[in-house]
Amino acid sequence: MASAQETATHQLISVRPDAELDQVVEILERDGAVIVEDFTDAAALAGLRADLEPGLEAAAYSESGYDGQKTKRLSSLFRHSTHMSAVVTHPLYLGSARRLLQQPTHMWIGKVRMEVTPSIQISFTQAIRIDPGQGRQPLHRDDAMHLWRHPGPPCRLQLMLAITDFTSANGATLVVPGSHHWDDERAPAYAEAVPAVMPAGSALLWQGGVYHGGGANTTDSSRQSLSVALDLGNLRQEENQYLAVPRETVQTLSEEVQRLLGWDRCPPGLGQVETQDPHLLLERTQQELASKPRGANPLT
Ligand SMILES: O=C(O)CCC(=O)C(=O)O
Ligand SMILES: [Fe+2]
Repeated sequence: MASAQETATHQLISVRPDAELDQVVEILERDGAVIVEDFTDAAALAGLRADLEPGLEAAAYSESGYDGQKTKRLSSLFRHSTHMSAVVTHPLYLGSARRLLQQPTHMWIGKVRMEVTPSIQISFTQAIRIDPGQGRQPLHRDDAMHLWRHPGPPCRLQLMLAITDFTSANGATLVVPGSHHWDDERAPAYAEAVPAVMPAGSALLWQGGVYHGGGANTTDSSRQSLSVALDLGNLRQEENQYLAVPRETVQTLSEEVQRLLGWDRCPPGLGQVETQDPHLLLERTQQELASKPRGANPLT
């Protein structure tokens, strides 16, 4: 039987937004990447564009060659836009992340075999504007931030939402399909990469272990996008969401999104406050939590 690496396609497959989750997960496991057409509707896209534009305009160009000296980046997107929740909770993005990352595991507490499933969290949000004249970015794996080893189970599912059309001339993200199966000794080459060509409103999903990079913009207009990373909950967030998103903003979000921003405990007990679920801190004082009976955390 051919290995998943051998059967990975060298193209990027596109699916409709009402595709079956099973099908999307299967493509992501095999190819590491997939394009979801019409990921956002026109109103949400216009809202995101309007919310992010002033911050991107005011941002300085990156100083590093890696980030791109003709590239502007805007962080802390939950602080800048009320449209982020819909992006992150899109059933094909959040659903795929849960399926790929939340693999049950177990541990022994004495003679008790305890089954645990890790949480996931928003680790990174960034708007990216690649301006005319920007060259292509070195190919890299985004899960390198966690010093992740390959091959093996994934720790990240990333999203790139096209805010303008992505073309091979204006800097569409370059992706090496199937490269999440490679070991850590193999270096990527541009010849193996394909551009994620897609219209505004479509989104590229890719595993953190897939080699990719921003493309060169040889046109006279900017390529705009926003990126999100969902990571395993037992890893440190790449962008510190507790500091990046003001608590008053967090209070306005749904419980699901609050938990994804890290106001949550990753089983069996990471991220606790006063040994309690940190989400309780959005409703109660730390003093109230400290005087509450300890939760049913079997490790404490
Ligand atoms: O802008 C892009 O298309 C990719 C950017 C990227 O991969 C990064 O900065 O890590
Ligand atoms: Fe990247």
